[in-house]
Amino acid sequence: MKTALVTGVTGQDGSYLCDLLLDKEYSVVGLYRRSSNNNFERIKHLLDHPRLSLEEFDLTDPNGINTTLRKHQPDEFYNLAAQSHVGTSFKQPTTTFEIDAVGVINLLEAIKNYSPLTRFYQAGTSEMFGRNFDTKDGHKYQSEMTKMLPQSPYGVAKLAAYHMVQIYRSAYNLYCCCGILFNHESPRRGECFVTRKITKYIGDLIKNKNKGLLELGNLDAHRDWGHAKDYVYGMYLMLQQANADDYVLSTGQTHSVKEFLIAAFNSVDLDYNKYTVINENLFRPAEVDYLRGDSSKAREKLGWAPTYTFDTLVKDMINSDCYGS
Ligand code: NAP
Ligand code: F7E
Repeated sequence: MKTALVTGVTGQDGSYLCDLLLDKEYSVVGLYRRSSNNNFERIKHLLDHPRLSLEEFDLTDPNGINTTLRKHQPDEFYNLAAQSHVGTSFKQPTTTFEIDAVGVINLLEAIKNYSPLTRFYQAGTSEMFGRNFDTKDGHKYQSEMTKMLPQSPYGVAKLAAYHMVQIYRSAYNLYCCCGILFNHESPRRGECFVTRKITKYIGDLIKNKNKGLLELGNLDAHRDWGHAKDYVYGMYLMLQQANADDYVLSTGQTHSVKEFLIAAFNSVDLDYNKYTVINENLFRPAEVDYLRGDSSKAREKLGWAPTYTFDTLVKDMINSDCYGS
């Protein structure tokens, strides 16, 4: 039986990845950081699973990381933990860098020293591209070949981690991969991210738990939104190959925040204009305007493809927040 360690097990992707690995008969150790009210809401359906155990862990603690790697020497290690909110990274740049960049060095060192056969997945992001894009047939896109020019402390920290993964792969011959994942959402998405903020608001509205108006920032930014279930499958595939490499996962479609807002409100026959107000305080000091990923490499080499479209993603999130299904 294969063993996998998963950081960020209390988060969106960690919970879906646990579902997937347990289905594939792995023994999974979910790594979570202690807090005053440990919230296992996203994995509550797995807490009694005989092949899932949970252990305390913090990416900023190298001693604890060394102990964990020496103890388990897992077949696979998925690093999904991060300070993952771009807006917060402007307010907490140092913490973000400690967790998202230095934390990854801590992990790579521990794998090199205590478990060099472990296959390692690092959660990279389309935020590493920042405002940059390439153009093909008049369309803007980002691929593995696009130059990365991040626009946030989060993007910079993730780019540092991405380069470290490449260095440990070439210098020490470790099997380590970086996924370059475009936005992916789901009913388990954190409520501070714009898609879930919108669908949660609509759910509360339908249930008559009125909270006043929905305050949003920049509605013009474009994102390539997929479903988290599809993306964790891509992470898994990256660790099953003959050689380690880095891959973009994306749908290839892009929509503005406003288009998501309209689609979500339309799906319950409501007019977003009546419920939404722009709050300038929610604009970021620097913005990533346009993301649309070219995932041809993952499609060809991994046989990966998204199964959800923009419309089925919106439907899944609305159904969950409005009707609990
Ligand atoms: P998420 O829901 O915000 O989950 C992040 C997880 O990291 C949480 O479980 C959190 O624990 C944990 N964490 C934070 N700081 C930690 C620390 N110092 N030590 C240990 N654990 C820590 O994020 P997600 O959407 O699942 O994303 C998973 C990964 O993919 C992240 O690295 C994110 O940056 C990256 N990513 C996400 C997307 C996307 O669209 N979702 C796209 C590209 C890349 P608490 O529960 O204690 O907060
Ligand atoms: O913002 C705009 C905001 O916070 C999307 C993370 O998973 O994906 C995510 O980062 C857009 C931005 O996601 C609000 O300005 C408007 O243009 O949902 P978001 P993100 O910043 O794209 C990447 C790939 C990651 O790696 C990250 O970890 O929506 N926006 N009004 C708003 N955003 C938020 N959060 N809240 C608003 O009220």
